[in-house]
Amino acid sequence: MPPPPVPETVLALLLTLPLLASGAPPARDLYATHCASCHGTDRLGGTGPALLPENLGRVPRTAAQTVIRDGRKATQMPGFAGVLTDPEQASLAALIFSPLPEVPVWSEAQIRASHVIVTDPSRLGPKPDWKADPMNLFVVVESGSHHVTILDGDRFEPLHRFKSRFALHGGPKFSPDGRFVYFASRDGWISKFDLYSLQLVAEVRAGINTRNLAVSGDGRYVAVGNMLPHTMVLLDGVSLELLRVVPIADESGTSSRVSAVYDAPPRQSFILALKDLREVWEISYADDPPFHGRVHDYRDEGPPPTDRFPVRRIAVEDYLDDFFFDPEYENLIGAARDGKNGQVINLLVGRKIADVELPGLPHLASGITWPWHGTEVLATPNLEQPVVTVIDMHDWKTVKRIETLGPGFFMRSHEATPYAWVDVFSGPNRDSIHVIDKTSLEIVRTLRPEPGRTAAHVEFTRDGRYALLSIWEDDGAVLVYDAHTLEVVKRLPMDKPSGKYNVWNKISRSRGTSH
Ligand code: DHE
Repeated sequence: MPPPPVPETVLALLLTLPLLASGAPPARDLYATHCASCHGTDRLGGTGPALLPENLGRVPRTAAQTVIRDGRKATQMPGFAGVLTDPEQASLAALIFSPLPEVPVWSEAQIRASHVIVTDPSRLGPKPDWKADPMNLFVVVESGSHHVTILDGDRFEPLHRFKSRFALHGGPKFSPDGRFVYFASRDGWISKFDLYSLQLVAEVRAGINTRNLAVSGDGRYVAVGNMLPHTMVLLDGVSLELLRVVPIADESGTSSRVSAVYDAPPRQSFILALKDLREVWEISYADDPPFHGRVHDYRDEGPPPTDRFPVRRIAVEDYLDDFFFDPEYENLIGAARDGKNGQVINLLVGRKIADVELPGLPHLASGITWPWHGTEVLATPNLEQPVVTVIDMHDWKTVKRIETLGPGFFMRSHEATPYAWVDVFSGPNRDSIHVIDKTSLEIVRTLRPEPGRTAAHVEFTRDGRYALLSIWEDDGAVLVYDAHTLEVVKRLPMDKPSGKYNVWNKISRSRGTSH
């Protein structure tokens, strides 16, 4: 008979013993010195993810120690080789796998208590308080000092700048008319901002550690995907009031973090990829849902589950860490962080219909599509490999692998430009941006806007004439490029502008940008 497993707390203690014998500081002190500023003093997450057994489901302990030693690709996690000894790294790995004395909860009551209406939505005026094209505004997230700038996309002048919640992450999402913008912070705060009166409307804390948010195509609902607790939270799109907490778990009670939630407007549903269950979930918000389904509810509070927001669960072959839709929202293309290939899941038949050649770590959230020689192609950068993969969306075959100067994070184009732009986010060439011809699929120009400084994340103006690019540094800038001549026409100093989002391109779901 195999020996019974050693409890995690005992294991953590055993691994700490050599450390104590060597006179090195205990893991808790090491954690406070090296980890707490990003992962939170309580390990519940900050700019980095929560570090709890509940959130490390797919990470083996040896892999955790490797990450501590070498860092993690495509994240802000640095390596601690040379800073921490091997036993110190091992004791930290043991610490993060040891459970907290109390499992953190974020109950419906806590969500409700956090809700605040800052400006009564019924008292908002009908017109903007400023003169500019409301469809050509940019929302720029400045992650250096946690601010947001609202930029006039014709004159390239800031209209307003305000302090945001700490560590916004993911693309802000717009109401269908483009008037309101919704932000999610990594620590679970959802904020709704009125672009007409330039003020906050409402806020609510939907989770402890949040992945991202989606706004329904009719603007009635906001869906928040959480990493901790394992839930999706449905909010009212007008007031951000809590409507429903959907626990993410299968029949056996195995729960999962949400990898990402996106809206699929033609289907009137939210689609979720999950990190710890091999399933894709579709949650309908249609008044007359086309399917019925309830989820196992392991909570001991809240109303009994009803069919108002039915859940359809689709089994998939591998976990999905992120995904991307075709323009018709019939297929989703997803990949696992450690997977060999991507999968195409057809939402009509509810199963995988093809594999796609996407090794490494494709950044599908940043995928874009365009028409090409009578077909439609999708292109995605890769967080691990120096390549942009171009795939034919009719037969799902790779059309081309475009070699780049390093792994890229963000890719963008616009219907009115012949070019697609992709950054080189990591490595020695992270100051470079490639401009790819969408017909020949060749790199036609490599820009080095400010040598030695990270250049990343492009977004086009409404008409596609200008491309705005970030100098991703604390004393960074947004550079405005003429998208035809590829010359800089304006430089706007900003504080690590991590992303910028054009109202029209987002609400019209331009094929050249993320949704
Ligand atoms: Fe992101 C979007 C996941 C690390 C900046 N990132 C997204 C989205 C997902 C995602 C699923 C799409 C959400 C949406 O828009 O609704 N990001 C992840 C990770 O899993 C990863 C690799 C690890 C993590 O720590 O969560 C990760 N992301 C980062 C960073 O380290 C970045 C560079 C800096 C930061 O701000 O944390 C970063 N992610 C971004 C940005 C977007 C984003 C700027 C929005 C892109 C867009 O243009 O739509």
